[in-house]
Amino acid sequence: MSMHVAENGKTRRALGRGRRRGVAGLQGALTALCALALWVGGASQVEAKPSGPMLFCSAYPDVPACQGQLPQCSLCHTSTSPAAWNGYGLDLLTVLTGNFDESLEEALVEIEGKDPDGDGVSSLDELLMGTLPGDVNSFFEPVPEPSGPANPRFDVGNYDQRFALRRASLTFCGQSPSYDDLKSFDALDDDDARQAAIHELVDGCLTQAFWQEAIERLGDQRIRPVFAVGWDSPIGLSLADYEWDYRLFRYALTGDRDARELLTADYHVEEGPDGSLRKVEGEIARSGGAGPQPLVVERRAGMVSTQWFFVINTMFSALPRTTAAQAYRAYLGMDIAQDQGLIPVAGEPLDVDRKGVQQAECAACHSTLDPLSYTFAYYEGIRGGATGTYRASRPNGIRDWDDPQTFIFGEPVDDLPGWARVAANSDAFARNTAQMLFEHVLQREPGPADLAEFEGLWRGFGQDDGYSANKLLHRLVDTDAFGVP
Ligand SMILES: [Ca+2]
Repeated sequence: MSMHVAENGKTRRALGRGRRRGVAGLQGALTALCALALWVGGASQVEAKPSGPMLFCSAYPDVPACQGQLPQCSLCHTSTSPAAWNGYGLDLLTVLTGNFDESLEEALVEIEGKDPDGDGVSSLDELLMGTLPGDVNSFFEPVPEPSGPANPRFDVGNYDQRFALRRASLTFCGQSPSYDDLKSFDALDDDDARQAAIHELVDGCLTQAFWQEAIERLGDQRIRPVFAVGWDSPIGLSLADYEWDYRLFRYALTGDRDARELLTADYHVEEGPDGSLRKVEGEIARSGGAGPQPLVVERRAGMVSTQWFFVINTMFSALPRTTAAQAYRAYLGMDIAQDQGLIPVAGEPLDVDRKGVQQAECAACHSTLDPLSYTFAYYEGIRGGATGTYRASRPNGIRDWDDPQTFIFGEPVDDLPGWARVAANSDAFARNTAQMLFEHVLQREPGPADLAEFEGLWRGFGQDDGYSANKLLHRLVDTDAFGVP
């Protein structure tokens, strides 16, 4: 009995242009609907039950917080350890009865009309608009429609084609349009011809060095290069060659290629003298100016299986939780350290390495993180010439290791390529990739005013674009988010 509340037409129409003030909606610095479960049911049930975010989304599948992501804990909490609640969380606590899992949906409905943060917007409307019902600094403030006549020659609705041309030129080509460019743009027959000219400009620039470089910079926080131990280490301490990572990253996100190959590529990428990229198959021996990639093809999983990825994330760890967490954060947009994307697996965490992760304050995250990590344990971290290779016996040194089942998004998978396929086909991957491009192009996060456009962008990434980043960028250029000054 889902509510599908976002189909409420009245609330949809109430959106429109606006700006956010204060914290950035549900995307902000949140922390734990999860721990809500710790309290409910009384002190006798202090075991971790981090099922809150998933149950919330089964009640409200259409709200922004559940689109390709899960709500973060600050929806209800001001702190998860020790647990403390904001007004919305307290509203919920006062009406929850008995079993948390069974009574949450009813309790959520019961408090929809309240306004615990006193900002004049009901909790339900805040959920629909992607703001926080328990935070007075998180709300959506509509901006009045501009007064005065628009320039009829360049405006299609509020979309300003001259503005869009300038923005496209600066963003994709790194330069302003010249006076002559603008003159010939103005002289075009009609709006359609002008919009086509903008797309032609974008097309030309997406292959040029400026944009290729911009894409590589988007890789920085995902690849996390460390110059001192890179292939051309100035101190002679080379651990791996992350230029392979950058080339694959750029390859998958340019040239109309399938961006899912960020996670599913079983090949590597070379660069020709002219800057063009091409696939290379098989394992790579160290040669000339390039470092090796010794991992066998059948164990490859794109960016989350390069030698550098295991160096910088796994290092010397037997059960490389950091590696799984970085893959989840970088390519699926969910940071487990911030209680994001928690999808607990029953019976977990097993605590195979006896780190004490079954304690309540750890178990909330580790019931997601540990089963997400197991398959990474077969890949060597820093280990001389074997760095980044696969070894079936590697986890045997973990005390209670008994080949535990790996899960991602609650789905059991057999190995890292399987993990990566589930990840690459998920809503979270589409949303995260679209958001990365949106934020780079517009230099801001998608906000409540962008809800419909942003959802259209990432949902169309698979269906309409065939996961081509270029095609998504062309659709982005046509949005009001891009073309309305
Ligand atoms: Ca409110």
